[in-house]
Amino acid sequence: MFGILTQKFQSLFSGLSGKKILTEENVSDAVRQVRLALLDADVNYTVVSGFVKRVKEKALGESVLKAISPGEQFTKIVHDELVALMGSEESHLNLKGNPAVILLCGLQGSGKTTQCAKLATFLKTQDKEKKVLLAACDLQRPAAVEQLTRLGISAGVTVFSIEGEENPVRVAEKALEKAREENFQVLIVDTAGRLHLDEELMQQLEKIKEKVSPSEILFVASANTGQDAVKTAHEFDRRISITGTILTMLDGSARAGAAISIREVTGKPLKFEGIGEKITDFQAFNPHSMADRILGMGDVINLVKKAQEHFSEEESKDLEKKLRKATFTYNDYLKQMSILKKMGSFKSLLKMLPGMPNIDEMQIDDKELKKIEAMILSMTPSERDEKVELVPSRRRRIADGSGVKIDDVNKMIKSFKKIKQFFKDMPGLKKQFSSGSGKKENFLWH
Ligand SMILES: Nc1nc2c(ncn2[C@@H]2O[C@H](COP(=O)(O)OP(=O)(O)OP(=O)(O)O)[C@@H](O)[C@H]2O)c(=O)[nH]1
Ligand SMILES: [Mg+2]
Repeated sequence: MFGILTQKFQSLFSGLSGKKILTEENVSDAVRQVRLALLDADVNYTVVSGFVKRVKEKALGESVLKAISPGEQFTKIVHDELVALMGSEESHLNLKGNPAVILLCGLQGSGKTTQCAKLATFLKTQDKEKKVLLAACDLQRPAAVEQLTRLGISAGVTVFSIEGEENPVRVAEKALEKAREENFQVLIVDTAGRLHLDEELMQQLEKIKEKVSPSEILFVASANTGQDAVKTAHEFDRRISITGTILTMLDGSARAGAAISIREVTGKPLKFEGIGEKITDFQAFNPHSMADRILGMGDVINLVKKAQEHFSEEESKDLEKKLRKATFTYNDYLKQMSILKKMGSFKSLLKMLPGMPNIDEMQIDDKELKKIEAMILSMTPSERDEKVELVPSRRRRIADGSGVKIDDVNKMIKSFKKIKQFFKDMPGLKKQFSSGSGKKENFLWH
């Protein structure tokens, strides 16, 4: 996600980890590298200056210079400062009102319409099955109403529009009436975008705001637009007082510095992030998780959230025990796989784990899952429990039984062993994490 920035931080930290002590000189050098990396990732200049100053002050503090592992300490300082910069804690939606009204605004193509549907899905599935109405108030772009209607259908959410109406303020007003009459709990208003900031757009938004009194005015910012997003956010905030930001296109941007600057510049929290084109590629913005990802430490926080939706507490504990003791067998692999499949793409989940940069080498993609399942199902009970060795003749039989090539069986066994080894080594990773935000409890280790 943060490609270059993550790489730079990782090489900086691994350079420092070789140092026995931190001196003023190598702190200065490390801080200079942090500064360059952030500027290169398009983080706002003023934000970088403040950030670097704070990191330097802390890194030159007594305790760090005397620390047993100064490299780790420095990493922790940068991590903590990133978390603070992005708001420290997850910020929740204000859903006051009957219905609560959420207005989405932003420049053209920033992802407003898509996020309307994503947010509706999020509220429906994650927030006590909220009853949501979407209002199609972008009458600028001819196909905008149709786009929202289509998205509404796939999200299973009602979309309100008025055919032939040219005034978006009126659509918003009528949508609010409908929401009240039909007991919708949340009304999400999609608005028009413009290529650049313009007066007409701002006035239109001001009028809509006046009519529907939103409890949330969320600025939708595409990470691809870099510094411009920061400037625009500032201007939208000045005119209509935004209450927060939704960052989008984080999946596609390698620089994404806006993510780091926007909260500091507007003083308004980052509330959600869009991480792909699918309606479910959307999650609450968590500063700890974002700092982890920026520094290449995986995304344990969101992995745990996902896991908690699908694993019972007992299952998590059981799995943890097996993984720790390495008694994880093909049977468990099969069982977890079916749960993991429900959680989303297997590969994307593995990418969320720390220390898994070479995930592609493992050759597990979602299409392969079915094959793997078939292979494990072709094993005898003692093979699945690893009580017998999978000698070539057994591998051949498994291949024949599941209709795959012997190569596939070999690959599967190799992947299984890698995963098992990976989890066995987990306590080592725990150490890496304990230098992080301190919020690292999860279903795999505590
Ligand atoms: N990769 C990726 N694509 C996204 C994301 N969010 C939206 N998109 C895509 O970006 C494009 C523009 O999104 P829209 O939702 O139409 O943007 P908009 O702000 O409503 O655009 P206008 O109405 O023209 O101002 C669409 O093709 C979306 O599928 C995201 O988080 N990641
Ligand atoms: Mg739109």
